[in-house]
Amino acid sequence: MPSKDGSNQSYINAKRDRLPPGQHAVSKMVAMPPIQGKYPHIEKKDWNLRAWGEVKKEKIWSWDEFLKLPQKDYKIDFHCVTSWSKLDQEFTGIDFSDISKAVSPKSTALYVIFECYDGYTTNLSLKELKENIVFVAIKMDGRDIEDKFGGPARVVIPHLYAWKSAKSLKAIRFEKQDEPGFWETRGYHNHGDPWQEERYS
Ligand SMILES: Nc1nc2c(c(=O)[nH]1)N[C@H]1C(S)=C(S)[C@@H](COP(=O)(O)O)O[C@H]1N2
Ligand SMILES: [Mo]
Repeated sequence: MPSKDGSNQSYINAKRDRLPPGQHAVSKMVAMPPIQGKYPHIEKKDWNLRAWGEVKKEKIWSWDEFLKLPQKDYKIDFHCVTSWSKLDQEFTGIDFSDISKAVSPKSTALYVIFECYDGYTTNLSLKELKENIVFVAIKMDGRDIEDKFGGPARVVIPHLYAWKSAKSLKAIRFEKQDEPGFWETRGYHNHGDPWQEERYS
């Protein structure tokens, strides 16, 4: 049986297989520094999430309304481009597919831009979001998400580098055209697959 301290080789190998090239496992999530000097703090009563753009019915959820969408527990691996990976990170959240369903994207909606309370943005194709596990987390390790980890609600996209996982989510904008976000316009790869080491462009 694998031992918890990692001394057992099969345990180490099992973990290694889950680590993309150039990544090492850490025991806890690392809060990346805020882009605005401090992490945004949003009270749940002041929070809302807007889904808009190329959709048939735009929506704005209050916190209480958002919690009524189907919630699921997730355990995922999270890979940051700065080389750390957190394996088996637990979240509770709402599937992107359920959010998307609620607004019915038009056939012209090909891209999605996540917009955050600190002004951060990141971009993906709608196809990419549909074909993978993507969710908006409302709990981390069974607790409310701390400001530094992007509370009250953040995106999690396990199969891409962590910069695609927008923290402190404010809006989801559906677009006809792609629109590179904060890091994508500062030299990061537009796609960001850790298994392909799509780090920089
Ligand atoms: N709103 C917002 N989301 C963000 C960022 C940010 O600065 N602001 N940084 C991104 C980057 S570069 C990374 S690596 C991850 C880090 O997530 P963590 O702090 O929970 O590890 O959040 C991403 N989401
Ligand atoms: Mo990052």
